[in-house]
Amino acid sequence: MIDSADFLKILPDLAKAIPQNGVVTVLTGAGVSAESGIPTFREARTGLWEKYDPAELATMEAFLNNPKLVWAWYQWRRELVSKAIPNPGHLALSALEQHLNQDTEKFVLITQNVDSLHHRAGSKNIIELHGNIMREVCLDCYQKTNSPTSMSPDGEIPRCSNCGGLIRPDVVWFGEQLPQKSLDLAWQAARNCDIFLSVGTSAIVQPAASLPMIAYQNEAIIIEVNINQTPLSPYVDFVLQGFSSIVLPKLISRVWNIKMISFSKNDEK
Ligand code: BJW
Ligand code: ZN
Repeated sequence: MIDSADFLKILPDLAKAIPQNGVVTVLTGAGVSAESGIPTFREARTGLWEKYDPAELATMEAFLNNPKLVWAWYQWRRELVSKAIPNPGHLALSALEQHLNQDTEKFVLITQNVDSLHHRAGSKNIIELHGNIMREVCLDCYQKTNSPTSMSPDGEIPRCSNCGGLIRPDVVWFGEQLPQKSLDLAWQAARNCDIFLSVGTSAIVQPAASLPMIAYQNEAIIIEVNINQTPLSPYVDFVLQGFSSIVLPKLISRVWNIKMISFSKNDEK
């Protein structure tokens, strides 16, 4: 892995290539929240969950086969989410939005994450592609609620107050359509940007993984921030390999000349 000192070497070239007042679209994935203590989907698994492939729990089939298991997974993740705080990567993106969206809208943040950490970091112009872990929806009447319930102590699945149907988290599972409005806005943002930033995503889950390619076809400058190579890496103009909590504050302060509070000792390097 190229460490933070190495990505710093390409920042001057990157800064020259980027139009300061260009329109920016960002796509984030689980990696941006990893340093807030929220596990990603496709990396080393921990604790109770080392036995399960998270991708196999995120399906309607899994829910119908074993709703208690799926609910227990979501309750565990909700607990992590409620304890987590936004990290310097989230905060840097929020600072960039504040800088770019003063008069006109020049910044859009598309996230695959369901954890609200971008909201809590102060970002406003957010498109949530895969829903939100704290919302719930009834399997039968589709009534949505914002107040998270949980299983009873003896493992009863929460039921809908309207029709008695099974309640599930209001997130998008494999094989399900993404919310159409979010999808349209995300497509529009990918088509219309000058700079596209892909951060902390494995870039394999569709349709989100197509967004950088849309931007690429429209000749945007593509930047990837990730600790690993991804299938997107060969197509991007700049690969910044490193932790998003370190790379994003450096990138954003250098390119857009935004004063960032010093978040960690690493920032002083
Ligand atoms: C760091 C870091 C640090 C770590 N700093 N970096 C074959 C071809 C094409 C498509 C398909 C196909 N077979 C099936 C499909 C469709 C399927 C799909 O794409 N499958 C792929 C696995 C191939 N897609 C769907 O089903 C979607 N719907 C759909 O296509 O509908 C169309 C349709 C429907 C019905 C009929 C007909 C058509 C829906 C996808 C929903 C995904 N849902 C989940 C769960 C959400 C709820 C929840 O959170 O519980 O979304 S799965 C999971 O994956 C979650 C994530 O949002 C999503 C993406 O993951 P992400 O964010 O990229 O995380 P990771 O873990 O994969 O990667 C983390 C990255 O961070 C890594 O690269 C690390 O290196 C990096 N990293 N720490 C920087 N500190
Ligand atoms: Zn209902």
